[in-house]
Amino acid sequence: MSERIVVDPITRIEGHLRIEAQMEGDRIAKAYSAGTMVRGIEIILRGRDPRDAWAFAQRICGVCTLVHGLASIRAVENALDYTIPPNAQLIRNLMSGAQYVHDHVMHFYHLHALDWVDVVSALGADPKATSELAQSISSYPKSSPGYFADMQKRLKDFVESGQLGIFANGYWGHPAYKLPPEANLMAVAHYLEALSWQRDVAKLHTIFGGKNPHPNFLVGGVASPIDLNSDSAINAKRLAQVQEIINKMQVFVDQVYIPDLLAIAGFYKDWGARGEGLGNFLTYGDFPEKGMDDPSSFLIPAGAILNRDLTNIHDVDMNAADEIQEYVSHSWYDYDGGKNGGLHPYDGETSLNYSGPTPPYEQLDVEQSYSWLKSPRWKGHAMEVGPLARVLMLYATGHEQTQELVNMTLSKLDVPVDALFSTLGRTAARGLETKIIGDMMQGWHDNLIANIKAGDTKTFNEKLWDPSTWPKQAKGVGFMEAPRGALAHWIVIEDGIIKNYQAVVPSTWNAGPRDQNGQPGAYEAALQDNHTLHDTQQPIEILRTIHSFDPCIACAVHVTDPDGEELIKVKVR
Ligand code: NFE
Ligand code: MG
Repeated sequence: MSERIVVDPITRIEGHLRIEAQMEGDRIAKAYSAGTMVRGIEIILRGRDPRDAWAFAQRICGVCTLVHGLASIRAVENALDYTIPPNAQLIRNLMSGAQYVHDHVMHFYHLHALDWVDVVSALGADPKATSELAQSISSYPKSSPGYFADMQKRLKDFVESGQLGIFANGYWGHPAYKLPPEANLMAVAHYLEALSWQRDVAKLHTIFGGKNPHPNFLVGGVASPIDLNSDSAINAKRLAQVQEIINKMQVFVDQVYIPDLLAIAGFYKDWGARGEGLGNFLTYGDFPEKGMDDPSSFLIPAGAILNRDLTNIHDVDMNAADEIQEYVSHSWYDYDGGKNGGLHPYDGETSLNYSGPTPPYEQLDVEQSYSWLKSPRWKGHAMEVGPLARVLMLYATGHEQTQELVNMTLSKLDVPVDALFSTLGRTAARGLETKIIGDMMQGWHDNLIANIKAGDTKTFNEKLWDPSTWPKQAKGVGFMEAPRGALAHWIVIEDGIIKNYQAVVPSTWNAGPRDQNGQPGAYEAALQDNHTLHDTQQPIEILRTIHSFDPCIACAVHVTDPDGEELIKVKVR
């Protein structure tokens, strides 16, 4: 009889994700991805002032802590045809860019590295040889034998105290770990290093948005006035701090993250031949030079790639009723019209009046409903979103730095172009885009300073702030590229309040269940792509591919309760 492997929760993610893999011998034949929490933010938003929506929507997630705020204010601005000052655009780019660099470094070291790095093996490393290894791949100054000996001692103290904490329950010693002890020690040292680094670079959000996580946003601009003569506004001192943070980000990305990524990837080239799955990729585009209404000024272009065909980029229309749709055929939701058929988000429904069987269960009922996630589709196609989609889009559209970085990576690893379409390619793409966006931040900061020097300190457009100036009915879409992929919020406004609000989130695109035609979502397809398990009791192979997407199920379902209990009843006015 074929065996069903259950990984629940699949750890080191945000939120609760369950993976079930139907085995044929040691090979994964079919995989199923289930979000096991219930959602509700979209319901909470109905009836509210659209200008307040960002503060609620931002609480969808505690990891990508600003992106839902930004998508939300962009949705309102799109609905009201509200333009924002150039400085606000630059500050938003800087804040979003900082989220990328912060989030991707943390994902690599704290959420993904231990799928490839054996912490216990690091205890047996020679600090002197580790130092030689580190110095052979990077000029990062913290690389002496003494530094690595200290880091190894910190690790030993952890282990000897019996409080392995975050390192408990790993599959240490699993034969799938391929790094020599010295490479393991180098990576573990940088794991610890990244913990304090991230605390410092998160301050960029506090400078422009007052706090982190969940910095403040504002429909019509940004919540950060510029006044060089004020202590409580953006002034010369704050701008100098931003510059220091950008420097600190670039040093870590150039001298630690990218060299580690390439060094580790070199031991895992076989992962360049599995874990792609769909071969369809979607971006909405982001980082405007001018405005969101001028896609030609985006750093990351919008588009769809089907069947790996990089020569044919399809246009994506986020307002077209028949392009982006969400299905609930295999979700624990019903639509008013039943389970068949998709709804565009302007007409989207989020209702907890589902009538079919729900958890608990021993195994997912994969023939029926098995997830609190919906299944988003573009023109009926399941699509992968995220770093790999973006890097492919930049590569295909001729972005020079991306082409150089991709070609450098392929040649350093000595792998064919096809290796991009894989678990390894996805993890590498995340590193490369961190470098691209970290570098762009310098230009945005320079432009902001140049504007201020030229006398432009405006960060907010008050023109449409009064709702009596709004049309009786309006609708709009706010989109962005969040660290995990294409994110959009759709809003319908009537008489100054929110009539409908729908978020379609990167992890919903990637982690969603099968649709009515039985097409799997991106995680499911990726696991069905050439995976064998060495040991079904320790399915590290499943972790590697799923974590390569950087799952966030809090985002994907938009609110949580691990026990399936109702958390709170919210009365909508
Ligand atoms: Ni909760 Fe998120 C990002 C969004 S999820 S992390 O990036 O939106 O897919
Ligand atoms: Mg939604």
